[in-house]
Amino acid sequence: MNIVVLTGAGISAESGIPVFRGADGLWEGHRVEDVATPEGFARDPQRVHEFYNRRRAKLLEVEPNAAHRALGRLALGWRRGQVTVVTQNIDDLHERGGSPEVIHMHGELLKARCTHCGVVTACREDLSRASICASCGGIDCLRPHVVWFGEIPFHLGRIERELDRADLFVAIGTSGRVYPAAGFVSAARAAGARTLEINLEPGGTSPDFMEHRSGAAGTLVPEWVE
Ligand code: BJW
Ligand code: ZN
Repeated sequence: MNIVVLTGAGISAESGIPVFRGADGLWEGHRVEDVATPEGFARDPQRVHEFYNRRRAKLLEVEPNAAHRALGRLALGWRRGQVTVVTQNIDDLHERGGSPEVIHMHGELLKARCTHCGVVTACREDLSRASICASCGGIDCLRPHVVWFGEIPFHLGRIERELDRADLFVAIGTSGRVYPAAGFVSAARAAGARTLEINLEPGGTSPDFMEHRSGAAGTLVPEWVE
């Protein structure tokens, strides 16, 4: 049995990290084009650094919740490789919740990447325009190691292979508005997987979900795992 779990911002909401869309969402007060596109970064890198610096500082203050921990326990109950967690989130709460291997398709907030030499390094501090790359010595060349609109998400080949051999696909706390992640459910379904959605909102984000459970991830994910 191979299980692919896709998570979105909703799974970290109960840890105190705001989701993107909707009232009080992270995009409120920000234009997406300004803070989450390569063009926005080229226009005003300091604005983008400040957006991510605030989120990085917040991440260091919060803890994984019951949903992250339940997914950590799920992996323990199956053989290595049978449970694949693919997250759109850039936080490290799955890792801290005990998931042994997490595919971060939209990158990681606690890493920086050099736009000159491409080297990725750990980053728990603020980034700013005057940062220096420890690898190539370049100045003002570090950016958050995240995937903005118009950029190609990471690990897509590996994700496609996992979807192809999935027997069960579960999406947790994602609005299904951002591609290519929004298309994973149809790929899994086409490959013959059973598909389940867990989301605070009732209704379902795609007709390709065979089952929908509505409620908070912190309650429903442990129920599903146990
Ligand atoms: C709870 C809960 C609780 C709340 N319990 N639930 C096809 C059609 C049209 C457009 C495109 C297309 N293909 C590509 C595009 C363009 C674009 C795109 O999708 N645009 C759309 C807006 C239409 N996509 C891209 O540009 C992507 N790149 C790309 O496609 O490259 C081309 C290519 C691909 C493949 C092969 C070859 C070429 C890149 C997308 C990058 C997205 N980046 C961001 C920022 C990352 C860094 C950062 O964090 O700052 O990723 S945007 C943002 O959205 C972030 C998220 O990961 C992503 C998804 O958001 P998510 O997680 O779904 O959050 P919300 O807020 O939307 O929803 C939260 C949900 O939780 C809600 O449903 C709540 O109800 C629920 N919830 N509390 C359970 N307690
Ligand atoms: Zn460098």
